[in-house]
Amino acid sequence: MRVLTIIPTYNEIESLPLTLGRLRTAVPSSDVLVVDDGSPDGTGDWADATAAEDPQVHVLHRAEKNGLGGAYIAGFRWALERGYEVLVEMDADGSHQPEQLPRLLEKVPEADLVIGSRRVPGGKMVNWPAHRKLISMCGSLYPRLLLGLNLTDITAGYRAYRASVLQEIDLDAVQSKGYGFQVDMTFRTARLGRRIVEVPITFVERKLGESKMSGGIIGEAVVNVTRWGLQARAAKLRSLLGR
Ligand SMILES: Nc1nc2c(ncn2[C@@H]2O[C@H](COP(=O)(O)OP(=O)(O)OP(=O)(O)O)[C@@H](O)[C@H]2O)c(=O)[nH]1
Ligand SMILES: [Mg+2]
Repeated sequence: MRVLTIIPTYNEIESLPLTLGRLRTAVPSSDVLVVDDGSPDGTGDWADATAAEDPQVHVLHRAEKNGLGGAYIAGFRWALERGYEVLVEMDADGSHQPEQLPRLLEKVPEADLVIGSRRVPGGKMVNWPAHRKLISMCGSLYPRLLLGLNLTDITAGYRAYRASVLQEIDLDAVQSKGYGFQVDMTFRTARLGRRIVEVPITFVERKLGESKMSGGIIGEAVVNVTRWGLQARAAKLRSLLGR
């Protein structure tokens, strides 16, 4: 299996060196693509210097900060053009532990999308304040109910996709930028009838650098999930009435 781990970054100069080092040790067979959105703190330059020394590390530069979703889409296209078979999503901030990546990769033979879940038995959240846990719980429950997805951690960002799923999805149509992106992609994968499996992970809250979570990102997710849920129900109703 040719595996590429995609790490989107914006101002992660403190975290990326640690995360990338751990990843190269934990899963040396995986190539890495850092997708940096012109970080003013020099993350992109550090990644370039690292890539110059390590042929398995690559860097994609985007001119300006344009959201996690767009960064992943750019990374997916880069990977599909180069024939990678498995595409992994991993945050730079240490929340997704590289040492647990083998757990995700082990499930790829039996799944099209493997989600590292905080909420299946054995999954954990470390150092998360209560208000973040609450936001995250609602963030998972709401799309689960509205979109009818039988999954515990729909917003989770530690994932492994089979390339064939991403080839089948119209990546141009995916507009969501923040958390909504993960929900959007999960919903699209499920509608294709692809197999989605969750494996337990220990999610560790970032210790270094700054969070990019914002009210705007949550708002976008809530509005979009509501729209998708209503559209799906309307389509179902139309097909029932049409019969
Ligand atoms: N390229 C790119 N990367 C981004 C952007 N926004 C966030 N990221 C990266 O996406 C990953 C997740 O972002 P975080 O800031 O950790 O967001 P989060 O995990 O939802 O929030 P915290 O739990 O507070 O850390 C990190 O590696 C960020 O550097 C963006 O606009 N462009
Ligand atoms: Mg984070």
